[in-house]
Amino acid sequence: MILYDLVNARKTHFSPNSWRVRMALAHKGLAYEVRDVLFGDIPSINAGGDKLTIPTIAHNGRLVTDSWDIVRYLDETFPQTPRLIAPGADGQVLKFFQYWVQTTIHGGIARMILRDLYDRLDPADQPYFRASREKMYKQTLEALQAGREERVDAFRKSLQPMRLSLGHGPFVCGEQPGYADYLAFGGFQWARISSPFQLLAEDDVVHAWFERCLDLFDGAGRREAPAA
Ligand SMILES: N[C@@H](CCC(=O)N[C@@H](CS)C(=O)NCC(=O)O)C(=O)O
Repeated sequence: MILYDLVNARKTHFSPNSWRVRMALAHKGLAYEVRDVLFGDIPSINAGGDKLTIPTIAHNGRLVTDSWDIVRYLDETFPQTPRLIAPGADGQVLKFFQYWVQTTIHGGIARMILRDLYDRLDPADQPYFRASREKMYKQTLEALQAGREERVDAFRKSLQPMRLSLGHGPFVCGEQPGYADYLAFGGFQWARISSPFQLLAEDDVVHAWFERCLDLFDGAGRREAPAA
């Protein structure tokens, strides 16, 4: 199994959507190799075909892209490993949580870190990243990140559903971590690797949860160096 993953100039892996899949692979105890790519290399993963996104895995001669589809593929292909996405309504509720992560966590974090992330990219990726993200957010990276010290409290408040959930156990999924934890973890790991900005207060239960997630699987997340 090969995981195609994005790297920055220091060769650290920062993609939030890849971190979900890395944690899912570790949860299942599946071995894989990582192929480092820059944004500019992505079209070559599926040369001549549709442009894929990161994460993409290659397995048994097949490319699987999109984190949700990858985890479903892993559940189906390795039924002897712990399932992460339940079939039916439970899986749909997890998908709803993924949408919440995408809008509230990723959306909020992007407005705190994208200029810092840009500074740490390989110079070959910087023009593409700036142009594509400024088009997406309809403002410069500098304007997007400006005033974050005044905005971070509102972001922290927006995490209240996680705080309520963590009142029931050490993980969003309860006593043991599950895919909801990995979905949320990906966003905070993206920030940790891409920016020195302190997103979470030290006394926040979400901060304690993130530290617990960094320790999972022999510290797989913690081994990736944080932004300097
Ligand atoms: N829904 C996709 C989103 C994947 C995605 O947007 N990945 C980003 C990197 S985190 C990407 O490949 N971007 C390519 C680009 O901007 O050209 C998933 O969850 O896998």
